[in-house]
Amino acid sequence: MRLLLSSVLFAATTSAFPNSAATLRGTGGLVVPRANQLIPVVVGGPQDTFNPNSVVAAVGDVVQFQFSNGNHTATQSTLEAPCTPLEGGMNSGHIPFTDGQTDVGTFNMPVTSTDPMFIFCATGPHCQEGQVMIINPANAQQVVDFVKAAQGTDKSVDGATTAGGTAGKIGLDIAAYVCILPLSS
Ligand SMILES: *[C@@H]1O[C@H](CO)[C@@H](O)[C@H](O)[C@H]1NC(C)=O
Ligand SMILES: [Cu+2]
Repeated sequence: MRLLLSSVLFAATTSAFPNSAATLRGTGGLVVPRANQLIPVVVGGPQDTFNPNSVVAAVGDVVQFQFSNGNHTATQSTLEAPCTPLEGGMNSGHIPFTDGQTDVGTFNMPVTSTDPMFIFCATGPHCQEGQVMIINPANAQQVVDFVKAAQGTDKSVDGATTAGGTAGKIGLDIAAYVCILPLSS
């Protein structure tokens, strides 16, 4: 508790520094810049999910969506309309991965705000199946609420244009996941 309180006080005092408070971390009273991070999120795979479905990111970090098996999107929405694109929001567009591919489609999204950012997959019924995530959720309950709200919608709306990031490719060998063949049915 005492440690927690002192770190809260510390956070409150760092805003006097020119760098944003979100990029600073306390280490025994010293202020050191926190290096920007590349935060991988796996999209799709044998299950239609974002993994993890909740991440904490600072301004300057880059969230790297890595597209696994299937054909998925990472599209920004809102808590109120979980499976509908936010006008002017981030949208990767559909990025497929088929078995045998040795590279992985990515979408690198620079983080420009620490406000909660709501994201869904616009492919087929994936959003209604709960394929959603939040960057910087207010709390864990908000993630649960968002998943349930998505599951309560009738259908998804596809994003019109790609925005808010850069598409690319990385080798499967350095991806955040091991490619698992879908279970035969
Ligand atoms: C991915 O899904 C979109 C939307 O349903 C479709 O237009 C596109 O052709 C699909 N791509 C592949 C490779 O299946
Ligand atoms: Cu999907």
